[in-house]
Amino acid sequence: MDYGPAPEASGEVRAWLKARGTFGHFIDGAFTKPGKTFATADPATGEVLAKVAAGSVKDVAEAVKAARAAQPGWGRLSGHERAKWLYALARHIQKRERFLAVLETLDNGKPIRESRDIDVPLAARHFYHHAGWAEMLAEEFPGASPVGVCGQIIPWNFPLLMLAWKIAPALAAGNTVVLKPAEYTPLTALAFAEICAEVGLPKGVVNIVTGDGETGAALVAAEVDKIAFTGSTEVGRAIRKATAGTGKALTLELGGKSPFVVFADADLDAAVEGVVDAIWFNQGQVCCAGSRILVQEAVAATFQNRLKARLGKLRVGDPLDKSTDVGAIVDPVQLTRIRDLVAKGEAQGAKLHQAAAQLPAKGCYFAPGFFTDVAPANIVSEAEIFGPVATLTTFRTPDEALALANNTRYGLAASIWSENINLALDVAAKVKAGVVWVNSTNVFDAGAGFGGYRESGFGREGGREGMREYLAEPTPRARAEVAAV
Ligand code: TXE
Repeated sequence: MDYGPAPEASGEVRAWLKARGTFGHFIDGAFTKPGKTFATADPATGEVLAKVAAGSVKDVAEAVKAARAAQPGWGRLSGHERAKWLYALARHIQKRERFLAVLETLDNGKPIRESRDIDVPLAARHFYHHAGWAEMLAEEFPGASPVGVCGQIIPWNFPLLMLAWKIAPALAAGNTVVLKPAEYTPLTALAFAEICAEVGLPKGVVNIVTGDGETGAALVAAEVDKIAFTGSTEVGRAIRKATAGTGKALTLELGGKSPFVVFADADLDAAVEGVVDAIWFNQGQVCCAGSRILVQEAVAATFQNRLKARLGKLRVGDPLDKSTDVGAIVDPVQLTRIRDLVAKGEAQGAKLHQAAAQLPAKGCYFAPGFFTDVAPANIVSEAEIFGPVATLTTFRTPDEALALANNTRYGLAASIWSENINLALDVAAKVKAGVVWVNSTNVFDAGAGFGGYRESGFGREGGREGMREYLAEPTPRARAEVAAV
């Protein structure tokens, strides 16, 4: 493992931030002059990193206009031509991977090991993968056409990666985009805008408008053909209402309370490591976090002891330190939300097991942990904490495990741990979740569709299913006519 002090790209990032100071929007291939601005800060220290423009209705309209003007030309390019642009974007992300990893960690608070080894490489991989889809588009989706101009709204938990999940398939299919990053974490999206300019991407194909929920709502109301949203269930609900009856296509990727089921015959050490990835990765700010641990009664005591021992070894602290496991919560507002929910959970009788880690004196830190003795009516058995705290409950039989796993209004992901593959696959098939992992968790692949059921939203991102969301597919009759020509 690679431990050590802050990565060398830190100085470069700080110089970049200093040189830019205040960012405008990226519209029609250039940065606008910023009008009203807001600050984005490092949650580990509270230090203001930069000021960014707060997008108005007019800014959004200008970005949509640029995307609209660029779309026919971009859509008419051959798949091969678009693939070349996507490859170029992927290569440039790789070229600046150290820079982007440090910038992401500063703006979001996630450990540098994660932004360096997960967020940034997976973002590049997403562009590479979708270059392949662009190349094969006519072959794989004969007669399909782009949807048009896509408004894309993303959250703050994986800023660059969520940008890649949204922009890569949209561009591969021939759409143009207006993307709004989350207000807590706009910086890697702005660095990506610079990359678009650097590679010479045709202007107007990618537009980035920064701002908060008001800017997001303006984008939803604008003249776009599709909205793709990842964020909270509440905002997803509002967007669904706002787009109803407008003819705008919509995909929503929302919250979750995903089950993490450990059977008595599981490799318990592997399952304990699984929990580390499921709920303490990215400070638990993961839509598909395995936040409900269900353990078979026969091994519950052993499992809980091992989990507590592992919890005690987590290193919580400076996100830029390469040995940190758990970094800072993204923003004081989110920290307060986590604190309140956890306090309510305790007040309602659940027992909190928390790492006795020495937290840094300042910054948005929350010691990771898990709850036991969680009554079904306890708020934390249902609410998405969106922080580094899971619940742990027990079950006796596979049927009971399944009933508990499905007892949620969400349906995003599930993780099943057992050495009996028949049992694992049987349960996996019956869990109501868009993604099910067996003996693993939080594994993301650009080629596999990701998305949920019920209040976790609808639509898929990644692979063939994800491409379909960005294409207006012809009717079978139109397809037959194309085939006959
Ligand atoms: O999310 P919001 P917040 C959950 C998680 C978290 C809670 C609140 O439980 O604690 O949501 O987080 C934009 N129209 N998730 O408040 O507000 C906003 O600017 C259009 C789960 O930060 O949903 C940002 O870009 N857009 C989730 C994006 O929506 C609007 C990840 C997400 O912010 C808008 C994030 C509006 N009316 C939070 N209001 C996941 N599924 O991964 C806000 N936005």
